[in-house]
Amino acid sequence: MEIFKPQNSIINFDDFSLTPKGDLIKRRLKDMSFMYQNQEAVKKLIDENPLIYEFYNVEIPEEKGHLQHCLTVLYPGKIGKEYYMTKGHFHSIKNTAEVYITFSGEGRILMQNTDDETEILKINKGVMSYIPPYYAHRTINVGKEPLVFCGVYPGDAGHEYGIIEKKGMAELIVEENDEIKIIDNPEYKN
Ligand code: M6P
Ligand code: ZN
Repeated sequence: MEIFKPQNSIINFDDFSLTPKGDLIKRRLKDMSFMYQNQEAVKKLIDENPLIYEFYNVEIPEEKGHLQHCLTVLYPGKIGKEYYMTKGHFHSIKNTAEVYITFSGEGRILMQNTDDETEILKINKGVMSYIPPYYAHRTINVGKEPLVFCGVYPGDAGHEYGIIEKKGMAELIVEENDEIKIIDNPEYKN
């Protein structure tokens, strides 16, 4: 392993930006339009192409022994009745975990293991969450403010998006009659 110096990243709690910015990735509706269930609602918003979330990846070698860490800002909003969410992923090395620390907003971590079993954690300011190995994870903003959290995971974990892109996730988190509901995904391909 090459020598790597200690370093700080500074979270600005006024606008939830990170300095230095590192690798800033923005995901808009067009980057994940097929992941929302209501394709009529997608069509109506696709030209506007809203920013769903952005995440600042601190630039750390993708090697065992290091710890990747990033700051994610997931904006409030809905596509049809489905709340804005992240794409979601397994780790490429499946037996690697992740810790989330939430700074602002109200959300859910939707997790699903390789046996298609679902687990959901509620998150808001001050909550530190453990995503165990073998669980795919997607974050959903169920509130009215940006949901802001930091994720920390092994340097070599990697992101595997293909399974969720193909199958979706078994459960959806939606708003029905002003309430947050968990419903079965009618299009889930298991
Ligand atoms: C969290 C972490 C990151 C992830 C980001 C965006 O901050 O889990 O590893 O990249 O959210 O989620 P996704 O990669 O699913 O788009
Ligand atoms: Zn992860």
